[in-house]
Amino acid sequence: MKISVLQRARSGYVAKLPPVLRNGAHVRIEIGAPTSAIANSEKIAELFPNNFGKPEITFSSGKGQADKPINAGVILSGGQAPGGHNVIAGIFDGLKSIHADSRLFGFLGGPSGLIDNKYIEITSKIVDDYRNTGGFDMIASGRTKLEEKEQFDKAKSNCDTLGIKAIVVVGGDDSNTNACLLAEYYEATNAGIQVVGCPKTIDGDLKNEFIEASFGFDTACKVYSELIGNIQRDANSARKYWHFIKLMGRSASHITLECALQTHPNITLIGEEVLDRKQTLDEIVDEIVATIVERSNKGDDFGVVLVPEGLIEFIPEMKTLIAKLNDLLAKESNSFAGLKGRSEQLAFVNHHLGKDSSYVFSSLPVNIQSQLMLDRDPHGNVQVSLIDTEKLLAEMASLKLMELKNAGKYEGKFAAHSHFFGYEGRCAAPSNYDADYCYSLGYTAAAIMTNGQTGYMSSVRNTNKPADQWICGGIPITMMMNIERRHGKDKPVIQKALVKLDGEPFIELQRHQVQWASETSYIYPGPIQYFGPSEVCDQITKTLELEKKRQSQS
Ligand code: FBP
Repeated sequence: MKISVLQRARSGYVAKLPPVLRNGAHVRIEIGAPTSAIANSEKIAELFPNNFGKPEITFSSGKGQADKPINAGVILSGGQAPGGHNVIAGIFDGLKSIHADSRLFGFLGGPSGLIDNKYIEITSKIVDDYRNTGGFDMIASGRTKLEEKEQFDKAKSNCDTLGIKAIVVVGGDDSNTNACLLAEYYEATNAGIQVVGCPKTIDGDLKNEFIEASFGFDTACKVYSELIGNIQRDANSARKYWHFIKLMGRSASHITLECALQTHPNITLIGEEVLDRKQTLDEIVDEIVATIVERSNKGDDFGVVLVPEGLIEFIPEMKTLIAKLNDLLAKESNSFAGLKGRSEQLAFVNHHLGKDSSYVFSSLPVNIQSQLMLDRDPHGNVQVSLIDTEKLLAEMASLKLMELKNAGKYEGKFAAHSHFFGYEGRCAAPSNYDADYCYSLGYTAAAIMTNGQTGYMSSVRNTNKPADQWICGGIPITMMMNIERRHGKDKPVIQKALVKLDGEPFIELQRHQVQWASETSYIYPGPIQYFGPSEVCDQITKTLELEKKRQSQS
């Protein structure tokens, strides 16, 4: 296989481990206090009688090699995130440290591989080829939902054939929720298969007191911040363009917030703030226009606007519209599929939406209307990455500026470019942070397995400090759950972590927003560095730094 010079050099990087794992994954566990759920504990207890209330576990000194080898399986679920291969490397090395005859099987293409018995055995040659690389291409990922009894039974019979006693599900909140359903089912049926989760998503919205980051967030934000910095420098050099940059993050705006803290753009929209202020689309555009005019009056007809991918669903009128569209497209899927062409579809939707939402829908440009009607993902979510919010905002701002110009209230020039950064960052070679964190998450998962535990998420904490001070263990997945309404039904789900408006990262943004809007205070972070001084290579995200600062003060 031909690889780049950097990849070859980087493959030799030795990911850091916390001291407790340095002699192998066959550790002793320390049992903490029983846990509850984040909310609706009675209901969660009823739905997960075997898992609810389990204690948090941490590790202490090693026990040497175990008597028996373990066969385990791993699946990658959902969108790619930098560091996935290092999670697999961590599981592999952890299992081999437990017993040289342990085996790891990688199910191909996500949860569907486990159901359809498509797998490879992961060997040391394969692991070595993929250490410290980005992407999920070693075994690939998928978005099949693993939640039906028939799927669990098929998975069990496939695992039995391979002698698999434990499965690691590497995924986001929905995938880890399903991992917990699987753990519960296997416990209830004495299947003899443990299930362990690993927190993955560039979106950064699977985090809480015990899971301080989802892996991939660090690297993805650094890649986007490099690109934003480059665009800012271009904007500041050419001084003639406004750049509207949409950043991935299907729901929460953590990526946008982190990138803003790294680069200091002129305008940063945060979905959670928009919801809190109950802003309409029109009001958001009015505020953008006010900044454009203010800068133009100083001769600065350029700037940068960051737009979170999930913004559209935070605008109250749009949120209602999307919820109605989701219901309508789910209920009337057959009739909708039979319609011919866009105009029939638009007429159908307009007819069924009800007065208010129909008004909002028809006031949108036709391309946005069409994007809102596209297929949902397997979890029933609208695919926000396909909606051109950045173009919509730029177009609406342009129209308003034209009106102001006609009214003699604006004399500047407005030319806009739009960008969408998402896929560019999801498979980047992991930063030191993600390379180390992921390897430790995988190794921790092996340690949870060797102790016979199930229904836990791998947890590595204190990651703002050097790895010598990291704490690792397992957190019961039920502890992160609450009941939410999904597709008209109450369901137990891991609570998504949205941007906290009273959290230090958002407060830090607020402190500077007025200044960054009118002045040009850009920061140009440059590319991720894999070699060089620790202060450059081992930087953590501003989000983690600020969240930890707040915790240490309280
Ligand atoms: P996960 O939460 O599954 O990791 O995916 C996150 C994400 O990258 C979002 O930011 C984005 O909206 C979505 O995946 C895109 O999905 P797809 O890869 O199916 O286009």
